[in-house]
Amino acid sequence: MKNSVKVVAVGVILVAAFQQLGILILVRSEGCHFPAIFNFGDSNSDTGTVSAVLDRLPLPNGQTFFGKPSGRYCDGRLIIDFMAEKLGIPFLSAYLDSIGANFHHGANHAAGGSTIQFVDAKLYGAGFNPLSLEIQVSQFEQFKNRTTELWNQSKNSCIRNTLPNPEDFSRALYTMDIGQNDIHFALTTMTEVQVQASISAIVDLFALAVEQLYKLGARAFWIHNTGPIGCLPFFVITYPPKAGDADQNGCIVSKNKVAQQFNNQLKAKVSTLRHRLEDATIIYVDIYSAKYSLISNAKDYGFPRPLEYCCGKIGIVDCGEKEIVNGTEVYGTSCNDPARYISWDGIHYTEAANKWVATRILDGSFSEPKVSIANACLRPFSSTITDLNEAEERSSSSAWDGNGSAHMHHLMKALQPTLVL
Ligand SMILES: *[C@@H]1O[C@H](CO)[C@@H](O)[C@H](O)[C@H]1NC(C)=O
Ligand SMILES: *[C@@H]1O[C@H](CO)[C@@H](O)[C@H](O)[C@H]1NC(C)=O
Ligand SMILES: *[C@@H]1O[C@H](CO)[C@@H](O)[C@H](O)[C@H]1NC(C)=O
Ligand SMILES: CC(=O)N[C@H]1CO[C@H](CO)[C@@H](O)[C@@H]1O
Repeated sequence: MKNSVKVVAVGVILVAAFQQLGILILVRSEGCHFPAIFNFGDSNSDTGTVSAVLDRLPLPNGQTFFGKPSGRYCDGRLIIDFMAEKLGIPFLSAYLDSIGANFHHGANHAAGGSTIQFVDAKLYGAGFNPLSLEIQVSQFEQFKNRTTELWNQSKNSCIRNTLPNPEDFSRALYTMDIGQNDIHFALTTMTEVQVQASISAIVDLFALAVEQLYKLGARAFWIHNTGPIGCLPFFVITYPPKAGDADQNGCIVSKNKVAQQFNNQLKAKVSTLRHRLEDATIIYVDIYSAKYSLISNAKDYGFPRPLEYCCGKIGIVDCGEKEIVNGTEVYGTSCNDPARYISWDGIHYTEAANKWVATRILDGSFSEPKVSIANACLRPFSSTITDLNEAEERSSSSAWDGNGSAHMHHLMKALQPTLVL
């Protein structure tokens, strides 16, 4: 059976919801079979954009899994990679990478240092990336138009095998993980009152991007909120918490609060979007809680020093780079055991930590509604989250066991060596 037929089959389909009668007919099936992933975000999910556009990221980035630099700010795989593995899709090529890229199963528009908000001179000067969310979405529109034209013109399977099937755009999973840099910028340039006032406009822009993707045919969304920024070694070291502003883990409470305010507004906005875009499935994933839970229980999971990091030296030399410090050349080396660190370079997580988080979020435990990534096309025929949660619970005991094999931060060095997002 072709994917095109299967895509309508989901872990549980709510075939019909006679809400007035309170009857739900559920049909068990075998997952959404997403043929492609289109991703939007920052360095948390950049799989090669900034590396292709500017300088290639050096080793030891990539050493653990790829054995060479892979365009990821990490020693190995990112959460987006574990998502692809889980869905049985190859790792995503960066849309802007012109070498060996293959877009048959999707494209990655995420870029290290990207923000939700438009990048003006101030943000650019602070080292953020012009490839903001709006630009990523317009890249996607161009990508969709041009690959569709090329597909139509070319009957050659060699060419078609590198392009998405035009039919797949409406069946693909659209994933988003962005906002951390907006918060980073706010926290480092604004007063607390200004920071709080800035959030709602940013969340509105995020919603506009989702609506734009919807207009372009997207129907299944998997949206990550933002992590506990006050636990990043970069912040803890650069802006040590004042007395009373550290939690039991040593994270900066006031900075985490801003992330939580952003997340609360994002969650409320996603809920509004679900009502506006009725035939879309929009999953909100609480990355914050997953990451915070890892940091809080780090020792139990084999990460003895949760606020330390493995590679480079914050404020002195970035991971894999060389600097002359007081007349001596210093190299941003890696620790010997990255698997025992949560933080790779002070901002980005290690592969080990990404894997831990991915394992927890992909089964839907941290999602609203609670559906696993493989079932993220479940259509909310019945408009309440509760019904979807129940549906997922009923299906989890069924035979669907996944189809994948086992199972996304940095600033452009070229722009601002001291800010590493
Ligand atoms: C894509 O194609 C649509 C429909 O033909 C057109 O309206 C739109 O302007 C195109 N967008 C881009 C970015 O090429
Ligand atoms: C591609 O071909 C399909 C089917 O023939 C057609 O509906 C569509 O308009 C074409 N699109 C472009 C951009 O040529
Ligand atoms: C460089 O030298 C200055 C002055 O002696 C000192 O304060 C600073 O800590 C040194 N930097 C490093 C990275 O050793
Ligand atoms: C990666 C993977 O296991 N893909 C499988 C998904 O399911 C279809 C049909 O069940 C298989 O043909 C694929 O090989």
